[in-house]
Amino acid sequence: MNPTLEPFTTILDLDLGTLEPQRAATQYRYQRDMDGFFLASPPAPDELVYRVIPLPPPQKHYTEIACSTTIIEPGTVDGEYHMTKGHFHEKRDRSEIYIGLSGEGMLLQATEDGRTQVEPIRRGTVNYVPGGWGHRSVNTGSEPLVFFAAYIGDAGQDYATIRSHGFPQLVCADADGPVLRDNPRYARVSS
Ligand code: PAN
Ligand code: ZN
Repeated sequence: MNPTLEPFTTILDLDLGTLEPQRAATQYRYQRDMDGFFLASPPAPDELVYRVIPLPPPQKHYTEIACSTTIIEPGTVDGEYHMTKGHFHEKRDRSEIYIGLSGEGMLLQATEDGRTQVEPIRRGTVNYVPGGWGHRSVNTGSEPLVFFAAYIGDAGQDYATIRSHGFPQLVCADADGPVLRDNPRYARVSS
């Protein structure tokens, strides 16, 4: 094989999740970008919910590994903790790992036929998200939730399925902390 890519190194700040050098623009997700993902209509359109700093490979190809840092701000929307939109991979069988850096949260995972699994995210967790599992991360703490992700380069993100079918569970703030509730709007993707 005659490689076309040169090796490269990036410095990941293990607390903040920032990347140096930053090779691609930060993607910001405000409440206004999240319509249809929270159960309630987001009331503060200009409030930042999370941001993603990508570390892209040059090609979106299965021979390469795409990475990113995600930083979810603490907060709630009508009692639901701040979270990512969540997605299945467009190429459903593509897997991913998340490495927790700081803060406290949950990784919700669900299959198209409605099986669910909830895993913790905090400094040092390494979550393996197998192909076929939709995934959404939720900040249940009072500090930003920061994690690093690495996934197969051509995975792609399918948001439309999650937007129309929802996730089986919601993570809501209760007096004693986070509670999982059934999502009244959830509809299985397949049986
Ligand atoms: C992650 C996510 C990131 C943001 O890198 O893309 O945490 O979440 P949403 O993509 O759901 O907005 C990942 O799972 N990539 O495949
Ligand atoms: Zn993913």
